[in-house]
Amino acid sequence: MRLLSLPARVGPPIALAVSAAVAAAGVAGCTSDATESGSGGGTSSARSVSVKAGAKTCAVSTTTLPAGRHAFAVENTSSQVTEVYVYAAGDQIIGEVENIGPATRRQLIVDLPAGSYQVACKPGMVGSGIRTGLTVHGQPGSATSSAPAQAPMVAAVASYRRYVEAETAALVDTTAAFTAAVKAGNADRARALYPAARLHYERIEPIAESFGQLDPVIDMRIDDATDGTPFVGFHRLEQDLWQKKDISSSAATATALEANVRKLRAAIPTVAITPVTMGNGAKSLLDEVAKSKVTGEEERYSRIDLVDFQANVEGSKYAYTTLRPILAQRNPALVSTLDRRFATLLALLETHRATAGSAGSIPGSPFVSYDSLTPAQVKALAVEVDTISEPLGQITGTLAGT
Ligand SMILES: [Cu+2]
Repeated sequence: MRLLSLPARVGPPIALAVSAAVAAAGVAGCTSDATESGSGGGTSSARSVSVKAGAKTCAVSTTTLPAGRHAFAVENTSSQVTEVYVYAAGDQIIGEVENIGPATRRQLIVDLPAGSYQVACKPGMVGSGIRTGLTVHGQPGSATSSAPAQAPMVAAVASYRRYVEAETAALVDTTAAFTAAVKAGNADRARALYPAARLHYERIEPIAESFGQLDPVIDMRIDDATDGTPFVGFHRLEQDLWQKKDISSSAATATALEANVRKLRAAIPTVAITPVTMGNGAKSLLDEVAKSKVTGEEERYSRIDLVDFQANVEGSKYAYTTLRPILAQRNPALVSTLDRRFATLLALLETHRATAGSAGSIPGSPFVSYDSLTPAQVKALAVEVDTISEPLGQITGTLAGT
């Protein structure tokens, strides 16, 4: 799951939260057409808002803004590493920048339809943050109504949405097969079917922030469980299958997981997707891969981390590829850098393919076990992912014309 979903976890019980998330997605859907068609905005540059993220303050240069695209120029004035979020009602994440070192500046570009928002600064990158309210005025639901509709942007979003819909449909099918094996008590079969289902979720993870509470209930880690938030979803079943080696009481978790991926598929057509969310999502997901996933934390029981890793890279690359024709016109050097970096990274992953039955292979996974990688091999992967992060971070700025 996206670590970015953390604040949403402090909330009502899961069942309630899930239906609220789906309802919120429906509301967002009313605005998505206007947002998509308008977010071309090639001729209108983003308007800049300054955010000074201090140790005890979160100073935003204005608290009212017109609807549209805005660039937040973030400066960390504290002595700790910080992060800054823009939240809509209910702590729905609109955008974020993480890992901002002391005395450094970063930019965050977001499309803001009319409504109430909060800017949160999180010194030390913990807690719910220091909040400053923000009111955005304008036509309800029109993020960039003044910008001309741009056919290439609309085509990019439509193409990416089709990809997400196809991946979500495959997620439903592969999860149904996996959970059926769990419920039938067939652990060997369930273990072999697990990697295929994981692949499809991890491919759509660039936009998982938009899934609300469905993201944690599908993909949470045990570290995220609390007294009020039980450990559920894929990784709970992974633990039952590989660590506890006991699925005699896993049926309810399996049933709930299957229901939640079906809810996700039903919600996708109304999830708001824009070129900005695609660009930001691809970049922040690969940041997360470099920072935490490469340590093997996500698939700690099954050790199929390389399946997730490749799927995250493929999903981010797909988002980039749909935007590539627009980027190629505006910044050819960026496109050739990204093409080269993605090719290098995927080629490096290919070197870790497993032959079925050989040492380090895992049934159902095309890759070797994470445990069979040497520290040098893990480092090489981390370096490649890290190298791609900087050019990926230029996508939204290039699209916004800043
Ligand atoms: Cu994940």
